Formats: sequence, C-alpha cells, structure tokens
Amino acid sequence: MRAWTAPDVPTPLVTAPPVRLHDTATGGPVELVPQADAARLYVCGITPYDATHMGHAATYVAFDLLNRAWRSAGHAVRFVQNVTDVDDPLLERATKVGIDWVALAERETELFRTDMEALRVLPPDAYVGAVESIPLVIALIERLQEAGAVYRVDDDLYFSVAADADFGSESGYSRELMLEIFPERGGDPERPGKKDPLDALLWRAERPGEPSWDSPFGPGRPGWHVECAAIALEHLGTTFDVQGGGSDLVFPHHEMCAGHVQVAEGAPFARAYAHAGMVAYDGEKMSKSKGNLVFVSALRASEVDPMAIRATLLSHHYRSDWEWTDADLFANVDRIALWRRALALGAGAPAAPVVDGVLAALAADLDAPRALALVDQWAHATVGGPAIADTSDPDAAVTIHRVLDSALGLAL
Ligand code: 5CA
Ligand code: ZN
Repeated sequence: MRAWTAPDVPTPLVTAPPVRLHDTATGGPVELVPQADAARLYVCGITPYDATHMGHAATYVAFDLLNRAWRSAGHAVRFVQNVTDVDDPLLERATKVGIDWVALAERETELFRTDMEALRVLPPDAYVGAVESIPLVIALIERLQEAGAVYRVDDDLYFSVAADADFGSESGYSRELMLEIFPERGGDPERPGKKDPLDALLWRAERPGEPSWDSPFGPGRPGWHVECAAIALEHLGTTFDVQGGGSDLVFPHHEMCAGHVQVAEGAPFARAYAHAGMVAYDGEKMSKSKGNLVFVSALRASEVDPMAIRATLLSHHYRSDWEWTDADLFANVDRIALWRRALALGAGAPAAPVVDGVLAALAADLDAPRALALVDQWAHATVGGPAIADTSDPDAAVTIHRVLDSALGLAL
C-alpha cells in the first residue's frame, strides 16, 4: 500500500560514528554496520482500528532515529513496515461501531500517515498490508509444512514451537514467563488439541461473519506472527539487520516471527531485535484496549506544534518506560521556543562540538535525551541570559539547524 510523503532531510555536514544498539536477544550492545548494500530495518506497524497515540508515536520516532543514525553514518537504509489490516481487534471494533472493517482500517491508516508526516518520521520503502500479503503468508505456511512444523486443530493451523531449536532465544524468557504473558497478548494456551500451549496460530479457518480468503488449507485468514514473518522475508530477506517494535512485542510476537523464519529458511530472522519502552498515561500503559489515550491527531487539532510533540518523545530514552504528562509537553514547547530564539540570531556559540556530540549520542544506542541536553546548552550560551551571549561562531544557526533536522527530525 501507499506509505506517506517523505520529509526533506539535509545531507549531514560530517559523518557520524557507527551505530550501536541494545539487542534484546543478547541483552547487550551490538555494532550495526550493515553487511548488505543497505541497512535493513523492519518495524512492526499499527493495527488500524483507532488513532495513533503517544505510545505508537514514541516507538516510530525511536526507529526513525535509527534510520537517521544509519544515514548519518553514510549508509543507505531499506525500511519495511506492515499494517495489520485484518485481525481480531480490528474486526471487533468495526462490529462494535457498526462500520465496515475495510473502511475502518483505511480511515485509521490514513490518519496514521498524516500523523507520521507531521512528526517527520521517514516513510518505509515498502509499506505492506496483511491482506495484500496473503499469498506470501500461504507460501510461508507451506514451507513450514514441508519442515514438519505445522499441525491442525479442527480447521485451524498451528506452528509447533518444538520445531524451532532456538525457541526462546529472542526474548530470553523462561517458559513460566512465556506461559503467563502468552494469553495476555493474543495467545490461546488453553485451547484443547494443542501439542504445546505456546504453539502459535498460523491460519484461522473461516468463522461465520468474518472475512476469509481461499487457501490450500481451506478458507480462512492469517495468524498475526506469520504475517510479519512473511512480509519481512519477502521484502528484506533473511537475517536483516534490525527487527523493531515496542517492548510488548518481545514475546510472543517477535519470538514467533523469528521461529517461523528460522524453521522455514534455516537462517536467523534478524541480526538484532530492538524494543522501545512503553509509554503510560494515568498510571497505566497507554493502550487502545484500556482507552487511556493521548492522540497525536487530537494535539495537532488543538494547534500543538508537532515539533514540540516530537521533542517531548525524544526527551525520554527510547528504551525506558515513561509516562506522558501535559507538563512535559509544555516544557518542550518552551524548549523549542528557546531553540528558535537562539537559531534566529544567526551567529552563536560554537556549533561543531554540538554536532559531534549529537551524532555521537545518537550512535550510542539512540541517546536522544543526551543530544537534546547538548542543544539546550548551546541555546542557553547563544541567547545569553545572565551571562553574555556567545556569538563566536558566525554560522552556528545554519549548522545547528541542519543537524537538528537530519539527525533528530526536528525541523525548526
Ligand atoms: N500490528 C501490531 C504489530 S505487527 C501491533 O502491535 N499494532 S499496535 O497498533 O498495537 O502497536 C503498534 C506499535 O506501537 C507496536 O510496535 C507496539 O509495540 C507499539 N506500542 C503500542 N502501545 C505502546 C505504548 N503504550 N508505548 C510504546 N509503544 C507502544
Ligand atoms: Zn509485527
């Protein structure tokens, strides 16, 4: 499907250091120098049944920093994202509000595109829906059948986790923890007839009132994990650089994606698995199912500068869990105003060390808070305050403007 319009990204004036990122599977940093002609990134997309909230936005801005950090280090990037445009929560919401599920998915996907554009998130090179990928899903399930990893329960097909010798290596979770989390994140451990409670649904046979597609296994629709596995495999190949998403996808989603591809291809799914922390609101994880939401589109409609929203998201390290507050947003509105005042002066405090510091911070596991702190110091030094303003660098504004735009996605 169509992605969204790319913002202009100025070419960086200096080359950034190689990117290091925390890998969930190994629990430590990995240096991500791409081994193919481009760095290859897959980021799990939305299930489009409601508007983009700050949790989604934080996750997509985090991986946008990775995309930009690779580009700053001189690499081309191939970026792929899915849209889960058929799944239980989408169908349930469409039924509840009495609208066609296709129309609901299209409407919310379109709103997401406009939110991503406003936040200056670089669009994926391939933006791929689950529905349009059903032939890929069927082909992958057939490969898994050939590998002896598939069995039937009634007319549904399941992936046998026992077929994957490395099962558990992505999350590192104990079986006890997996069993606890699985039912909370779409799994069905109690279903009679399963060989292992953790086995994952690959193909859900047609149910009355639900959409379905023909397949060699009978009419039905794809399971969730096989959707991302098939899309990533087709559009990036095996062992691409980074599989990304929020930390609620560590298990079972990314574990199962990795397992499906590992069994079908005999090669690792991704080189690294990166996860963004959860954004909370009113004391709980912001989630469509709980309804404790702050929408990007609602703030935009009330004239909040999208760059202040983006700065608020960047002011928290992507791996930490944090809570959205209005006070935080207003502090970042003030921060952006200060930076604009400093940039308007033209000359300012020396910019080169700021550029180096910002690029180094982002290359070191996407440390945006450290990058913002460096720009804060520069802005304070430039506008003066009680001290005398430092305007020793005649080109400071142009240089800082450029690095803010290219590396942090803040176009001021
Ligand atoms: N369609 C699937 C992925 S294939 C899905 O999880 N969709 S979603 O709409 O529920 O979430 C989209 C992305 O936002 C996922 O990467 C998810 O991990 C992330 N996300 C959801 N809630 C939060 C939150 N409160 N904080 C941070 N990230 C979140
Ligand atoms: Zn996914």
